[in-house]
Amino acid sequence: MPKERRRSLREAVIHRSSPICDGAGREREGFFSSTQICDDSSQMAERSSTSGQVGFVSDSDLVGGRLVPQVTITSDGDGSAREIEQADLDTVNGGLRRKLSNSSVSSTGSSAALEESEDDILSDSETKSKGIVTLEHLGDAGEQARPWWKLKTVVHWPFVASQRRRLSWVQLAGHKGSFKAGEEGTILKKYSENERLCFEQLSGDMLQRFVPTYRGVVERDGELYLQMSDLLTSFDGPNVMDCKMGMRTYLEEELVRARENPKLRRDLYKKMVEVDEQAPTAEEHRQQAVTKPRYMQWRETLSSTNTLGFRIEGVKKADGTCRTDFKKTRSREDVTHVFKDFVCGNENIIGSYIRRLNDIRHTLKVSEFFMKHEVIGSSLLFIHDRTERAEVWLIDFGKTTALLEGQILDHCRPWQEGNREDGYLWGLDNLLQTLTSLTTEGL
Ligand code: I3P
Repeated sequence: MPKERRRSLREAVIHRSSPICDGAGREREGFFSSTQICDDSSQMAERSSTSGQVGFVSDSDLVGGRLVPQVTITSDGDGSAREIEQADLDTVNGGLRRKLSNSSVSSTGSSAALEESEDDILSDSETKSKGIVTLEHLGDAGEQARPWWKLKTVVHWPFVASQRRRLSWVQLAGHKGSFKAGEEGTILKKYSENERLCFEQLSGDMLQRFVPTYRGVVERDGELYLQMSDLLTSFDGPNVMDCKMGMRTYLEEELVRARENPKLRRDLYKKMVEVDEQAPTAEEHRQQAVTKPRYMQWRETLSSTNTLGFRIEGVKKADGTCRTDFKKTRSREDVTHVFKDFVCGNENIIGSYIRRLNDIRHTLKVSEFFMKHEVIGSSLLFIHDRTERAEVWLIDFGKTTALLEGQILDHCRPWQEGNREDGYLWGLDNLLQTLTSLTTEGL
């Protein structure tokens, strides 16, 4: 089976349906979206293989705040969409079980296997690149659509009739090739069981109004996607920033897996030396490879993840400039400078962002979903335009994982392996302080 095909069948994520709220706190429907990529894990696999859940939902499926499981039928511009049925998911889960079973057989022993990727489906270096990419647009809706689209942290350039079926996008974070344009006002993100579950659980949660509207699972060209509303559609030339939240960017179970079955990755070694030739140890230089946790932890210390509990992943401005070179943006001063440039010194926009972040913070404090999940790799997406409209959205739940029954997190305590704390709220407080300092110290 082709690699990309296998990948989509294995991905596991979470998502929910939600009404959308504009910057002033008013709820609206269907104008926004977000996305996130998932790293499959044994726990996710376990869940997906045992839950047998099918229930794809859309906004209309919410009755009295409860989810009503149903099959989603999509209308596809090229007529290739079809119903997603139980059998489809059985195939997905069956495939997942087989794959994991195979890998566990070969995972014993202490010597590290050398791989291009820790996960042969999710991670070749080509699919991880960020920057300007070109995607096929599968439907015709985009041809009548507004000049701006967004895919997760992906934004596209205006296009002309002669380029109808090819759109240029700027991807600020996440895995390349995971997004497609959906029907007007929506985007498609590669299916992930984990993210789907998250969206579903978020649907009845206080946080729902800060998360893109989830519109169910669709199939395109034999692959499953999560369909969600496009967050950028109603902006007039949006400026977009992606901030990855938390003091940690890998799941505890990823650490355990790496310990039990250490795999060396050449692609991550290459990414490491590109930034700092001195970063790898002598042994890593000799192997020309590093493990994923080693790479992720190095990235966290290099950026502001460890020191501030968030890091800037990418910025796309309305003037067409795009930056994803923030790996070494670490100090509060560095981060402040990026924000200042992002808003072009506009105090009104900063004020709106601060109000929105405070609203999010208060809601996180009372959210049951938040309390009961380890939130890893999730981002806050900042969007504003020249009308000074400014919004912040929670996106990317591919690595947001439910805790064990009875366990809760406060998201502020320091992490120690086993407590699953993610530092999300600590990071949010630091982010708020950073933005507030911009208003008090002057833009
Ligand atoms: C990537 C980044 C991603 C991670 C990916 C890394 O590094 O940390 O979050 O994906 O791992 O390569 P960088 O930002 O430096 O490009 P996950 O969050 O999904 O684990 P991967 O290569 O295994 O996909």
